[in-house]
Amino acid sequence: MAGSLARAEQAAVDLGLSITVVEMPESTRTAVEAATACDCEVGQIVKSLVFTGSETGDLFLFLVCGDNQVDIEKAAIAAEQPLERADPSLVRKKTGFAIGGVSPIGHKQPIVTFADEDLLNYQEVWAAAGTPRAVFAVDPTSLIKKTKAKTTDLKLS
Ligand code: 5CA
Repeated sequence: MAGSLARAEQAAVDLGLSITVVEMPESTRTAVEAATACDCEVGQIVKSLVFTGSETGDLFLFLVCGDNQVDIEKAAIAAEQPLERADPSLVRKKTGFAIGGVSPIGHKQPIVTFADEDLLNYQEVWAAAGTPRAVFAVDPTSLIKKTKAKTTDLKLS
């Protein structure tokens, strides 16, 4: 797991993204746990969710506010193809991160990324840094810019 954290940190350096990684004593595996550990709103936690094209196997990353659920129809419109949730073994293989610690940056291969527009409601958000206890704080505008994420409405209403 230490390698995963180092990969996320190195990616931030490579991208010129200013982040502060914090290793928490407690789990940050879920958005609610991470919000408790970070003493922030659940909406300020960035969920990094991997989907695959149902017909193509293409990989997509969705960066979503911790208090929003992804509307898979909206996600499919953004990706321009039908999607399904990637299974945990595929997520690990393709990103190098295990579920619960998937970082928005530092994947083993580039991933087309979309961002929930609601992330921009906050000045600071927290995302996983490669392990289920490591997080980093970042300005959402910078995160979206550096991940080349397309910002859109992804929320299930
Ligand atoms: N470290 C936290 C906060 S940054 C984190 O990684 N949250 S997360 O939301 O990005 O990752 C947990 C998410 O993984 C859950 O919201 C859930 O959607 C997804 N997940 C959990 N179990 C599975 C599973 N078996 N298959 C696919 N996705 C899963």
